[in-house]
Amino acid sequence: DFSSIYSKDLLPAAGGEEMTRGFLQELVHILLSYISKSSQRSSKVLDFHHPHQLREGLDGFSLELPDQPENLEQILVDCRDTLKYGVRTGHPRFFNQLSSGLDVIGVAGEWLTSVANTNMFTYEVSPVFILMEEFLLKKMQSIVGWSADVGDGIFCPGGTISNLYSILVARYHFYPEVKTRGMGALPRLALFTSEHSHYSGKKSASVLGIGSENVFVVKCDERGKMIPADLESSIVAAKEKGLVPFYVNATAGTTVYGAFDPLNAIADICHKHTLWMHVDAAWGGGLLMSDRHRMKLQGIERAWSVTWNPHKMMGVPLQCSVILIKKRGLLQGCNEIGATYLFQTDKHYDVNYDTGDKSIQCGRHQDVFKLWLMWKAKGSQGFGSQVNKCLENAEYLYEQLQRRTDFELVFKHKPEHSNVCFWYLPPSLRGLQPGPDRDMRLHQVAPRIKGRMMEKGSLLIGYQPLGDKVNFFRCVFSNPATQQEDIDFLLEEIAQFGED
Ligand code: ABU
Repeated sequence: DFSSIYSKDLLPAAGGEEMTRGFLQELVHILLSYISKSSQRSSKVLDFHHPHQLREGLDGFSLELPDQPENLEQILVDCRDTLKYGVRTGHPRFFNQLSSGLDVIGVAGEWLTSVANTNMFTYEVSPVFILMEEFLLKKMQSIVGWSADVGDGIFCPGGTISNLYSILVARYHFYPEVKTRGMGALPRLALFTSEHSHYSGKKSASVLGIGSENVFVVKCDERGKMIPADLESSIVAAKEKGLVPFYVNATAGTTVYGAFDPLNAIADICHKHTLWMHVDAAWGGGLLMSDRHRMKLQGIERAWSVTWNPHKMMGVPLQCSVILIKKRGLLQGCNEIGATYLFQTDKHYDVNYDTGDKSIQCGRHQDVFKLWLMWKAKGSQGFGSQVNKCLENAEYLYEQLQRRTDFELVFKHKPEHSNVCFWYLPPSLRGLQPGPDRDMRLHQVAPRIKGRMMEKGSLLIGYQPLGDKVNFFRCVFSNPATQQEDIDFLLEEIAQFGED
């Protein structure tokens, strides 16, 4: 019973050890029960409530912040309720996002970093984590295909920031004066990315003062892969308009279709026009761990920078994202400010290990540790098997969809990644001719099914429109807990939710 115990009674309070142990053990019970329920198919993926219901408070769960401390019994109830009203992204029937799963070693890693509560900016306060980062970056560079003695990189908060780094560093590589003189000293720059690429390209161009209008969107084929000839003609057209192309983003695993751009053809064009080639492998990078699938990223070794998010396909708890840069020294040169209160040059150890000035952040979390720990626990082969399993699930779903007449695939090709895109056709739409009327009605199907799905809470899958395609479902597999029975369940549930 913790009803008369408060946070002030816990360590470091004198004599607080027993209460601290009791409190943490109780918390472990709560987490263990959550982890165990998350893997049970009989439990719900979510217990949906509208924002106004959560804001107003539910069954004693209140978001209001008190002036007086609450006792630890209430704090434990708050922990339980926070999980109760959240979404079980580790549930085998959570198909909604590229990041999912609940890896126990990853959780252990996350706990440990909170206990260590240190900062990645200097070796002085993070000796072990800084060296782990060096080892992991080298390992990932060698998997990409770069030699271990070139290359650099940094862990950062998500794929968007990793992609932003790539543009920042590319611009500095061609125009180092931008660091001090700003964009006014530069010509009008142009960068290129495909119509299926992630929106972070435009966002970064806007944040970096390049301007989202100077991001040229290259056409894709029907499978969602960038068309190299269109890239080349876009580059030529931008030059003719007086812009200066400097950067091309190729995607290895697009967000919706899971498509892989033709990296070698894109690398040839970048070489010909002296452009920086970046590969956004935030989603597809995990496939490099699989002997069966890594050839889908052939040509990635020719990139100058690579984004790779272990928190997606490798199942590392959020967040865990890496930017790799082929040329050593660029990150430091680009971002270094040399604050002397932190990065003193006369320390008694090798200050090259004070890596914090390579970052655009100051404070930085030790995201590296959970990946390092999981890698130790699984080995490279364990990650490879995990990836293979997710792609087998995608293939199974694809085969089931091909067989059924109440579903239609968005594109006919076999999945390259674990994304499978499809429409559900309610009985009233099955005989309709393709055209605007059918499209208009089909567009409303996925959101309606999703609403019913969220109310019931038995599974979760995403939908979106894309280009000229009306709303369709995108199923993605990154959770090793998902089995074929969950895929059968997914199709049956959608068919039931979708009955007219
Ligand atoms: N940053 C891309 C993640 C999007 C998704 O999970 O669907």
